[in-house]
Amino acid sequence: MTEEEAKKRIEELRKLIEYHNYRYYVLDSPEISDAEYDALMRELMELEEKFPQFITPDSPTQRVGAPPLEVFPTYRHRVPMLSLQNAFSEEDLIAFDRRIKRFLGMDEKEIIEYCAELKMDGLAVSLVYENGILTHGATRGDGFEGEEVTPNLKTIRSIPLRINIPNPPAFIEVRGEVIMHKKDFEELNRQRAEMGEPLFANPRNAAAGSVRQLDSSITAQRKLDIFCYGIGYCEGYEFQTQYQVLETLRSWGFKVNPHFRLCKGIEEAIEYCREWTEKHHELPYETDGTVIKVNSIALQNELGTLARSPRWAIAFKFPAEQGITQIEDIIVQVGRTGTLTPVAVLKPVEVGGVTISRATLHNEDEIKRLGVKIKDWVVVQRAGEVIPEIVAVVTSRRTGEEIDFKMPDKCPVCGSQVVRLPDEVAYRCINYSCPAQVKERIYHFASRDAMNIEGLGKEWVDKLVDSGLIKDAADLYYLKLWDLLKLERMGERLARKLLDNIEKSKNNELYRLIYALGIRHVGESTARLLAQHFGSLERLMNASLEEIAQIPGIGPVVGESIYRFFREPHNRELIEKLKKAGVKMTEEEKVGPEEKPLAGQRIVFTGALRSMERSKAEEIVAKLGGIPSSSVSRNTTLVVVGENPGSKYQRAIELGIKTINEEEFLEMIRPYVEV
Ligand code: I6G
Repeated sequence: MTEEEAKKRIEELRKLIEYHNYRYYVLDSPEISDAEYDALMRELMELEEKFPQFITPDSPTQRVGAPPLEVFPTYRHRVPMLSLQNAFSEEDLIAFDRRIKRFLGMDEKEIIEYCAELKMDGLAVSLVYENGILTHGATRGDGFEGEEVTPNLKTIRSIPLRINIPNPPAFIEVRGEVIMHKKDFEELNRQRAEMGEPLFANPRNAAAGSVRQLDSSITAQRKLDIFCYGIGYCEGYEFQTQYQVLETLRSWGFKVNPHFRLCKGIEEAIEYCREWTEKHHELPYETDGTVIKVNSIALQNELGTLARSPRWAIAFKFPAEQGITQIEDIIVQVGRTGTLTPVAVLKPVEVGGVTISRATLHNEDEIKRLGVKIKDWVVVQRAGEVIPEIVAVVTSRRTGEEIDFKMPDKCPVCGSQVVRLPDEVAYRCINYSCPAQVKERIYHFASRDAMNIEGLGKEWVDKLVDSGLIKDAADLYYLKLWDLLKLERMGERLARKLLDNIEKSKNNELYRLIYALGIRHVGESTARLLAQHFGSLERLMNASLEEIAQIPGIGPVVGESIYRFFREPHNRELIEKLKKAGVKMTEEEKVGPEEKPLAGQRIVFTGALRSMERSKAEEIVAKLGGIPSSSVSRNTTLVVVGENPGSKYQRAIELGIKTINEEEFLEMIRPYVEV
């Protein structure tokens, strides 16, 4: 490939990747499979490696891999990021409408148009685009100066690295709220509890803590999202209304919350607040209210600002959903790494339509902070929908019967000593063979995102460990039919099926095995990076700390954790045992990209395939070095035609591109994959 050709292809790939990022992360409506996306990204990375002179800051490869910072530089906002006045009732909203009319010299009966929006509970940020390129990203800070966190914000895929329109404004500050979805927050806290790390109190703190990381590789591992809602300083574009700001931002590729509404008069805005007070719990992210803004920007300018907040906007706060109940007991659960988590057993209570009977108390520090005792009456709050938490003790209801809780000094499961490591908030059972830890490690190993052993749920793992048939995950591969038949309620058919599924998992992709090992800080995406980089477990195990930590997307903390994991004798023994059982420990594609059978081929599928799902066929193409594509262009090299082909077939004929049928496709791939 010549320099010229490489440059052209790199530009083409960037556009394609950002377009698919936009489909996936902004519109939530992907057009291509993960395998196709990975293939595009891989091609771009390979080309940029060969032609580093073409790397630019807005390349999708630059979303990860910035070196860690010592401190955050200060960033001065051109237009300050103000705060909002608050309204706690409908009367407050009516008073707001009256104040505005009085200030503008309008009659009470006149109607003001408002734009009503949801107020996301996250971290406010400002994104600066110069001639369409994202050049700075900063937190709100004190409203005038924030912290520059550009490398961290670039890791958020729903933030465009460039405004993809012909004449972008010369300079624009786009304001938005970085959030963490409830389910991602819960998963993050679950992992942190497991690792004995302090938990985030709510998704807002998790989002803020993730954006304010000096090492952007940590931010990259957190699932963050953004909703943009406003403009600060802007040169080269005029807006007439807030509604138009939102529509324009959306058309420029920014993620805008879809639930905004134009309201004619304050009554309609109040109706909007009523509706969302009722149903905001159904949203997959947390909101703490709504924001009502005068829609006309000319009127906004006339109204101006009070000391620190605009006169033309107000935040209506949702009332918190809380309930009061009594703690019947505090029990202690033991996690995969031995972390002891206290959990309050509650008298069931209904909060916001959901019955709550347990609440996590996180750790001993949290119990001390709350001053909570067994039998105490407490205020419980639904945070993040699923994990309820205790926010306060109702001390006025104490009778003297309350019992102090003390973290046990022995593990409640195996009776071993528990310790609190100097830099951790959690107590841990340090017995690696503790049945609770053994079970948790095996649950994780077999889980869907890890080795995906279908049918091996928690209850079977419990029975297998309790009956002494297995002591670690590798033992699963040595189980015999007669072993399984010893278990209560296990029939022959089920046992055969389970053994079959265990056997199948031996041939999983390498990243699954790496993830299944349960290395601290190694989630599925880091496992994929490691599998791609090292190609075999052997190479990963023997890699130096420097080699691991310099992989783009893996910072020093994660690198250290991976390196340390493979220095533990019990981990090496487990891997040896898995290897002996025949678990595959290499990535199939050990060959270089140009040696793969479908290297250089750009393949499009049209019509239904009989032998497999289209996504599977695309996965195979990518595995064999080809690029599965969703549309036919002059660059397409081959079109596979299934039953009832669509317009892509017609287009292939018009462009004179080679077509083959399903049988011919199967013949082509059979030497390399089992079909
Ligand atoms: O903090 C905020 C959240 C949401 C805002 C805001 C908003 O609009 C949906 N709008 C303004 C004008 C300000 N803060 C200052």
